[in-house]
Amino acid sequence: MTGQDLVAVAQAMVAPGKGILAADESSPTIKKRFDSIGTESTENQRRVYREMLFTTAGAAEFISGVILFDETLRQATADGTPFPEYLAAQGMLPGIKVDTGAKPLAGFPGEKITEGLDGLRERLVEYRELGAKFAKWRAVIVIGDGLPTEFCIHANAHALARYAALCQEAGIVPIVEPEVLMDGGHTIERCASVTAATLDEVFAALARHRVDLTGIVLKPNMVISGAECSERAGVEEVAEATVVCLTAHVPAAVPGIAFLSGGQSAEEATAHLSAMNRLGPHAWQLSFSYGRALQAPALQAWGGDSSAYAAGQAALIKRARLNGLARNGDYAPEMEAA
Ligand code: 5MM
Repeated sequence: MTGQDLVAVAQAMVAPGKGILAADESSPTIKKRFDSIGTESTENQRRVYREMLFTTAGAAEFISGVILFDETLRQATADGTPFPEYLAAQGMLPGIKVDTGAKPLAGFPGEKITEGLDGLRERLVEYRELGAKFAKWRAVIVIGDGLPTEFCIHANAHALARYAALCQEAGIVPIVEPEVLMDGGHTIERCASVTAATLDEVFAALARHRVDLTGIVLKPNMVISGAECSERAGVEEVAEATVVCLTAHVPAAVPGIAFLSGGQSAEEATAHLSAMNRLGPHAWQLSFSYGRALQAPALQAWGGDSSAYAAGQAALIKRARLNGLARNGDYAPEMEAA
């Protein structure tokens, strides 16, 4: 892939009216999700669930790409079509999670460092052959008493930049995901300052590692109150604070910002995205790369029951369509009832 191809893929990932479906739950995470609906997490049941999501009629109108886990990239639909091939034929770009998880950062109690750089160059070559057009790496920053430390932000930014450089070398667009967690009782102002410091460090590292910003997609948290904060900011405040923070700390060369939902409810995540797009136009596309906020209603509706397959797909397309509307600022909460 040339530099131009990387740019074209990055732009397609954040195409107007569309966003990314994050379906890259690792085995422990998908087990947790399946436990919540009383379903056993077998390899086939995971395949069935992912097939339900990916074969939802009309999904490609709102979903530009899907992030897969290693196992899923190698699985196929019931009729034997490999998932990456199936998605590409529908017009959805296949992507792959390449980090191996956030692990405790030695010497820094309560903080994490994302692993997965060893052997990454070779894995990327294989993932490309399997059809992956983009990749994802998630760094986790915790807000707490005296946290995050500067060192933790620095170490995670460095790893993100090394990953992004290797992806571009392999002709794969990196999704750069520094997630400031919503866990805790912190205020929206605290989230804003930690997010700003994190983004500054990430973009400094990307520059040092000669990453071409026109060929990445940024996947950040929104600037939002902690989940346990006593006075949580409302939709408009979150939208404004997030846009102000990103405008000051994300270079305009980045083609798109695709938010994670991070534990927000499906409705909140859509409302926030819509409110941000109403504040536009912005220098970059403002899109979504939701995991839980796209999947949770579909997972519940399906419940692991083959007779509820259509209900699961209906729940997914509803969220995809509403987030598609939010891409233009056209979502309204009343649409939830329709
Ligand atoms: C789909 O969830 C991903 C889970 O990864 P792990 O199993 O390795 O923890 C996650 O990385 C996801 O892609 C993003 O965080 C966005 O998901 P949310 O649910 O926050 O939108």
